Amino acid sequence: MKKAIIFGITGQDGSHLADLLLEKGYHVIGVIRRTSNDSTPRIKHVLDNPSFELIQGDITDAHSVIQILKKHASVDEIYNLAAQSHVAVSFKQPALTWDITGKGCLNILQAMSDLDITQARFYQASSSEMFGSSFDTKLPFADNKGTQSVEKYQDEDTKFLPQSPYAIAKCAAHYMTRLFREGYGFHASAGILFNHEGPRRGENFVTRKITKWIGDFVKWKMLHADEPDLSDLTFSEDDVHIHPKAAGGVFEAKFPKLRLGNLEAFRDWGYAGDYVEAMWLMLQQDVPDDYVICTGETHTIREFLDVAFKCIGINEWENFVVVDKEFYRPAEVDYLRGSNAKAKEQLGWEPKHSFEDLVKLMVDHDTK
Ligand code: NDP
Ligand code: GDR
Repeated sequence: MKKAIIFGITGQDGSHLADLLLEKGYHVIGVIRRTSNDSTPRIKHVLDNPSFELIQGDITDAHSVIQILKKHASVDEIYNLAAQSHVAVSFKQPALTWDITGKGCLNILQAMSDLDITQARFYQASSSEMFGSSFDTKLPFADNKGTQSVEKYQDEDTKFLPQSPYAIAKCAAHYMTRLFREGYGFHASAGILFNHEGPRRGENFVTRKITKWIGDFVKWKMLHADEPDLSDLTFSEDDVHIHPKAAGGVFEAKFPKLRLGNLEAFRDWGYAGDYVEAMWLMLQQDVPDDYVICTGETHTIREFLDVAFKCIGINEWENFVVVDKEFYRPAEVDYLRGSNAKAKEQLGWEPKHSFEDLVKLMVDHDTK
């Protein structure tokens, strides 16, 4: 039975990867840090699986990483998914982000080296944020409206121009992974993953923030209104109101509007369940390497809002959303659209969910 260690087991990707590896017959060891609240909701369904175990540790504590690897020295695959992964938070807590997202990766690689765990294959969760403001261009192409434009994209050869403490820490970890591969002969690969989402996504990332708000709004509306349609709604600056008459004339129900930052950024959004398969495939290759994992499509936050609100029958969402400078970042990544040609050709990987499928999946989950 193959053995895998997952750092970051309680996160979105950790939970999907655990599902995948257990399905494939692995023994999975998840590293969990001490928290005052339960951090296991995403992995509740695997906690009783006899092939799954949790071990306590913190990636910033080199001693604890060494103890974990010593105990499981015969491990076959190590996945480093642990991170302070929120870009906006990284501007407010840059040193913490550096310690977890940057140095944490070194703690694992150095422990593998010191303990001579050279048989294990290593995966580093690199990020499209490393590209920052950088992109390459191809010759003009015609979009679906027939407009000729230059095609902008990022692939494995695009240079990195990181725009946040998070992205800078990820670049350091990325280069460290490469150094251990090229310098010390480790089977160490980095997946440069573009944004991937789903019902298990943290609630303060923009996609889930939107679908969670929609879910809460739908539930509030059903609780307070006699009318099934939206004709009984009125709007003030910060709230959506149900007209007192429609709410039985007794009280005025109100619900805070959805507050967002920059709606103009482009992101290449895929489904997290598809992306963890690419991580696993990278470690099954004879030769370690770095791969861009993405859909190849890009959409703005506005377009995400269009599709998400349409799922609940709202075509004009502007009245429901407030643009709040509080959610703007000191530096923004304006445009991300990956090319997955290498992953397709060498890993045989491609995404199974379209953008519209993804949005619907998330809205359906949150409105249930
Ligand atoms: P999440 O934020 O959902 O999960 C991060 C995980 O890291 C959590 O399990 C968290 O534990 C753990 N963690 C944080 N700090 C420590 C620490 N000091 N020691 C040990 N574990 C720690 O991220 P995702 O699942 O979305 O992403 C997984 C990885 O992929 C991350 O490295 C992220 O930066 C990267 N990535 C993600 C992309 C995406 O679109 N999702 C795209 C590209 C890269 P806890 O529950 O206790 O907080
Ligand atoms: P990102 O994801 O920064 O790309 O990093 P996020 O969903 O946080 O932001 C995407 C875009 O939406 C804009 N935005 C908002 N973002 C948040 N979080 N909250 C808001 O209210 C809001 N309004 C607008 C942002 O400015 C940005 O342009 C994610 C993380 O998972 C990283 O760990 C990962 O490496 C990258 O994706 C690839």
